[in-house]
Amino acid sequence: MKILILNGPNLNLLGTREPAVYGSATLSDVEQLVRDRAAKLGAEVDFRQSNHEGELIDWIQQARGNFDVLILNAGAFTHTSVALRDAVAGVGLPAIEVHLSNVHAREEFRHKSMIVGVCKGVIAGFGANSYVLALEAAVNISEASKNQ
Ligand code: CA2
Repeated sequence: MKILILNGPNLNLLGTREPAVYGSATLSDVEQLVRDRAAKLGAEVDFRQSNHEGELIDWIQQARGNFDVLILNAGAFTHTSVALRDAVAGVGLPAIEVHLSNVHAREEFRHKSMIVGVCKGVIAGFGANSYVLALEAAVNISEASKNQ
């Protein structure tokens, strides 16, 4: 089972600023946490970050046939990008939206996601553990689809 985890703009800065909002773990720490859990679940993980919308779209398009599930923290693009939504809708893979922070407890502009409507679901507010929860959901989705 292969899971693609994509991280959007500014998430490379994780752990360096705003620890009250995003926690003190770096993106590498998050990746390690996910890899440890993935090893126990027998899942293969590809973990990437880009500050560029087009690069994220390219990676989503290329995921078809190469991955079973997509996990996406599109960062601020979550709230703005019709293009990312179209890419997720078009790739034909189950997708899970993930956020470190509880976007619904923050500014109003973060309450709206362009992407969640084309995802299986969303996990938000559990810090780095949001990614582990999303990974577990991804493994469940993938196993359920194989048993059909
Ligand atoms: O909570 C999340 O995971 C977000 O996707 C993070 C985005 C934000 O725009 C979304 O509304 C919610 C921001 C990522 C930027 O992360 C930084 C981390 C440290 C320092 C600066 C930015």
